[in-house]
Amino acid sequence: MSFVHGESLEKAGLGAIHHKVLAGERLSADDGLQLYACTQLPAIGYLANLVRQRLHGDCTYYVRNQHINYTNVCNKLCKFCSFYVKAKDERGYVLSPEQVQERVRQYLHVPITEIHMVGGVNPKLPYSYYLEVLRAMKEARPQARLKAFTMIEMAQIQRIAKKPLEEVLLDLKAAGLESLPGGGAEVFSDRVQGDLFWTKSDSEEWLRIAAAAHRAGLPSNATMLYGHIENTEEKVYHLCRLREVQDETGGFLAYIPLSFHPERTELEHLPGPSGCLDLKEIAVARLMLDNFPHIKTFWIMNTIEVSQVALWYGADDLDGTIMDYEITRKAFAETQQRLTHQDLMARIAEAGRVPVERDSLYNTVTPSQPAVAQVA
Ligand code: V47
Repeated sequence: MSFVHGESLEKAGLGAIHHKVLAGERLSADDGLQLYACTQLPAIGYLANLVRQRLHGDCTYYVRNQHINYTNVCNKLCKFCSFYVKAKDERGYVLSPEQVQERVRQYLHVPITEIHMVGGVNPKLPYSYYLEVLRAMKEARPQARLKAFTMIEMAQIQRIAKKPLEEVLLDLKAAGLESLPGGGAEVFSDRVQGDLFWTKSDSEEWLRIAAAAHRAGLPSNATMLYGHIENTEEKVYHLCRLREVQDETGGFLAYIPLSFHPERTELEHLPGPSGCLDLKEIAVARLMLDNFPHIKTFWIMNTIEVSQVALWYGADDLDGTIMDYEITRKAFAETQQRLTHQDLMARIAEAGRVPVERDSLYNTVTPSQPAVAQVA
C-alpha cells in the first residue's frame, strides 16, 4: 500500500490530518482521538514518520547510561508497580551515598555519559541524603551527566527539605543534578489515579514541578504509562497538557510512552499492551507533540524488535545501553536487560537508520578510542 498520493490516507479517514501534517499545523484533541480510533496502523506510522524525517532525518539517538535505584522502599503503593516494597518489608533496601558511589565505580571502565537515578518515595530519608548521593556520584564520575528524581520524588524531597521548591531545585543543581527523568506522570486522569495511584501527586502537581524544574534550568523528560485501565480520551488529554506546558517552558527533551508490564503487579490479571499499541502510542505522540524534540522508544519495555520498527513510526531515540534496570527486572527476569554499545548501533543500522551517540542533553558524543575491556 502506498501512502504517497494520499488516497490510502483518505480511505483510512486521515486525509485532513495528512494535510495538517504536510502544512506543519498543530493537531487538535479531536485529531488525537481520530488517530487513536484509526485501525490502519501503517497509515498513522506513515504520517508520524513524515514528522520524524523532517526533524531528524535518519538520525537515531542513543546514550551510554547506567541506571541506579537508591531505594525500593516506597509509601505510594501504586498498583502497577512490581518494584516497590513497604517500609517494614525485609526485602527493602536503601543504598548509602558510599554504596551509590560504589555502583558508579563498578562501570568506570565503560564510557558512560549519563547516570539515571530514581527510587521509591521513602520518607525516612533526610534532605541531606539526596544532596550527598548526587555529590558522591559526581565525585566518582565527574564527566557523567546526572539525571535523577522524578517529579514525585521531587515533591517528597521538598516536603522533607521544608523549603520552597525553587530553592530545593537550586540546591540539587549545585550538588550536580543536570536534568530530571520523565517518570511518575502515569496518566493525567483523576479516574485512573483514584484507582491505581491515589496517594501520588496529581497531574497538575506533576506538571507544576516539571515547569519549576525547567525554569530552574533543569530540563526533563515526560512519560505516560499506558495499556492498563486508561481510555483514549485520557491519553489525548495527557498529550495535550504536556504540549501546553511545553509551549510555556520549552523544557521537555523527550516524551517516552511506557508500555505497561502487568507481571508480578496487582494488575497481573490484565493482558498488557500489544506491540501494535506500542507502535501506535509512539506514532500518535510524534504527531500530537509537535513541540517535543524527541520521542523515545524505551526498548527495555517495548523490546528491541518493536523498538526497531518504532524508528519508522515516529521514534528517534532508543534510550541506551542501560546497565542494571530494576523497575521491571522482577517482571521479566529472563529477558536481556542490557545491550552493548555495538549491539545497539547494529540494531539501529539493521533498522535502516543512522546511530548517533548523545548525552543526557542531546549533545552529540564524538566517538573516542574504544576503552580497554569495553563492554558497553
Ligand atoms: O514512573 C512502573 C513506570 C516509570 C511499571 O526519562 C512501569 O529517560 C511498565 O520513567 N510496567 C519509571 N512501566 C521509568 C521511567 C523512565 C524509563 C526510561 C527512561 C526514562 C527517561 C524514564 O516506570 C514509573 C512508572 O510509570 N512503571 N511499573 C510496570 N509494571
